[in-house]
Amino acid sequence: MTTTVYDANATATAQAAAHPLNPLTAEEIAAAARAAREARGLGSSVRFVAIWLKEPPKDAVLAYQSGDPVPREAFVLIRERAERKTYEGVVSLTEGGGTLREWRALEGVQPPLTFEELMGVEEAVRRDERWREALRRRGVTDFASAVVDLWPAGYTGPEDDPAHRRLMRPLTCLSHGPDDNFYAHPVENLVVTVDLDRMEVVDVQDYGIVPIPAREGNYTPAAITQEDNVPHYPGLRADIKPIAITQPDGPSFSVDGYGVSWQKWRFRIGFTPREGLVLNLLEYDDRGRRRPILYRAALSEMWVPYGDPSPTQRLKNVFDAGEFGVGVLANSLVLGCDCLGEIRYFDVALHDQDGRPSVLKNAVCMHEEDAGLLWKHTDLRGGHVEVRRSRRLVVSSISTIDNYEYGFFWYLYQDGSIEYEIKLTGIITTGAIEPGRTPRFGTLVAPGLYGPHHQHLFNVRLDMSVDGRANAVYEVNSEALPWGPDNPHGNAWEPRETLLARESEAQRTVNAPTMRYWKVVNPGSVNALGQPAAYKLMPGESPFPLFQPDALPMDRGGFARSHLWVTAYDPTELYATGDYPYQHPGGLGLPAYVRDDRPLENTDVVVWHTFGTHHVVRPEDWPVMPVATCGFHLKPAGFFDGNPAVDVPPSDPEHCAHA
Ligand SMILES: [Cu+2]
Repeated sequence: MTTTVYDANATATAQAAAHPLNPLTAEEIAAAARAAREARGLGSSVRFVAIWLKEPPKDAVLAYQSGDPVPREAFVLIRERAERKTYEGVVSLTEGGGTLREWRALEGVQPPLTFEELMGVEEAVRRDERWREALRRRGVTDFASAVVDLWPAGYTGPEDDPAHRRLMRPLTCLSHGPDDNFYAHPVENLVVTVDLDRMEVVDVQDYGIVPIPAREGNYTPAAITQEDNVPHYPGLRADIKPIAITQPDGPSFSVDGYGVSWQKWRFRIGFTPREGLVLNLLEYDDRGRRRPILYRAALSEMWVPYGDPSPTQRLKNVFDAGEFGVGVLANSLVLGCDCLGEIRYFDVALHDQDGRPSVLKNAVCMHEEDAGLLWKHTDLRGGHVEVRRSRRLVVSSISTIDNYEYGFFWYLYQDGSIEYEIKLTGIITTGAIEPGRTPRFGTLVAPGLYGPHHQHLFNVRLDMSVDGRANAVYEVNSEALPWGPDNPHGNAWEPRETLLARESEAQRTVNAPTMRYWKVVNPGSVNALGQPAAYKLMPGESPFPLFQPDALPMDRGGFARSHLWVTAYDPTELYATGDYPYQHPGGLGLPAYVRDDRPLENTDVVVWHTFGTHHVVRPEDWPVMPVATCGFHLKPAGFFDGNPAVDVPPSDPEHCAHA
């Protein structure tokens, strides 16, 4: 194997090639925390929830030339536990090694959870006598074997008002040993409420005893051979021969700091604790002309609501990006396991609740993959064959959010296509049911153990810039014509384009009967055929949330009512659920952003796409879930003069092409 780990150190430090969109370095994070602490006299009851790059204005970024001075600012978010208050501020990092520029108290909101809070909750619950008593009622006296399963409080009513207490509602499982899959042993009907500022349990509700499922649900090579494991197998399969990915001349990309160049693609990698992986300034070199496509693309939210009304399961209703942070929970990736081949890793700097920086090694993985067939034709008469293999560039990051793993993958292709794919794996959350009974709102995966049905609803924010900032979005529905002079044979259909002229018109859902898709157009840029440059957004699996329209969580997840939203660009509008969704009753984010019904034609537009996985649990999802995928494609549609991949050389010139 010729796998290589490149100098992984170089990127999370000040050595990275300067650029206004580089993620904050460890040094910058430390300087931001220090400046805020000193300027505000912050004491020991302060928790640094977030420190990340405050991006410069778009005009400044677009005007930036290599070598220009780079203004750097940090956004700082803290929780003052003693005051029960949340503050946000901005630190200039270029002034005097860190100067606090802005500071304000936020009313009626809660910041996302910190890693330390998650760890603290487990301790607090373990100490609580009411919780212990509930376990004793179930015959459990070894409290160290109980695992606190971390769930945000959500918003269940006025008692959860974010202006008052800061809450979590963890559940409980039992662990049979150090590496046991404790989701096999959920303690049903036990709901704990924790005050995070005081780090104490404020309420324990026991809705009745259900036997704790005892069968093991492990998936290590040793565990799957055990008789009491569900499922169990005689051993690992033994008929797999090695496969080696070799690139003897190295990869076809080049990297400068966080900037990447691969064949005709240019872009910059970004990363935030909330969104995780970000793509910046994506452009395509079209015969010497550098053509922008995306200014910024990132996951803006993900919502996982469960469809089971039982006291424990209905609380599983989580906004993983806004409530936890997808970037904070990113994995350090392992060569040969997560990614295969010639890999380039990128490190990112994160921080703890005291504002101390830490570097997450290998947070982002980049490599090339063979992507099957690119194009082919055999001339049946002469026998002449032309065939090309497709290569794609993969940029990815994987986050562990409690039980689930989410892999976030951007793919760039040689034909100008962009694909975003989310890979879902890890362990389903579970519920316990009386042995012999069949769950109505989930699927049995082991005796007395079921996986409740749920959905994963993602929203990606695509700040489009198709050949520049003046864009417009059209909906395209393919419609069959009625019988008549225009359709004398009954076969005629046409794609009909409708301009989404205002934000009120740009809240749309998928529609299978018309093969609906959306097109981001630059009317001022035309190809050789006189057609306006465009990229089309082709939706994949796009579930509809199945809440009653006036159910409480529907206001919190209002973004999921539409699969497509278009908004006029506003740099402060970044998240489908708004800045602070934690414990919030809802109405923030996209539904609020569109309130002014701004016009969208020939302007700087942002496209927001909701998609996801409708997860009716299968027994095959247990004990560890095979990867499920969802995502979407962005494909050029009139952006080029023809197939932009006709110039890809044959992989074997002798057999795959004629000179
Ligand atoms: Cu799922």
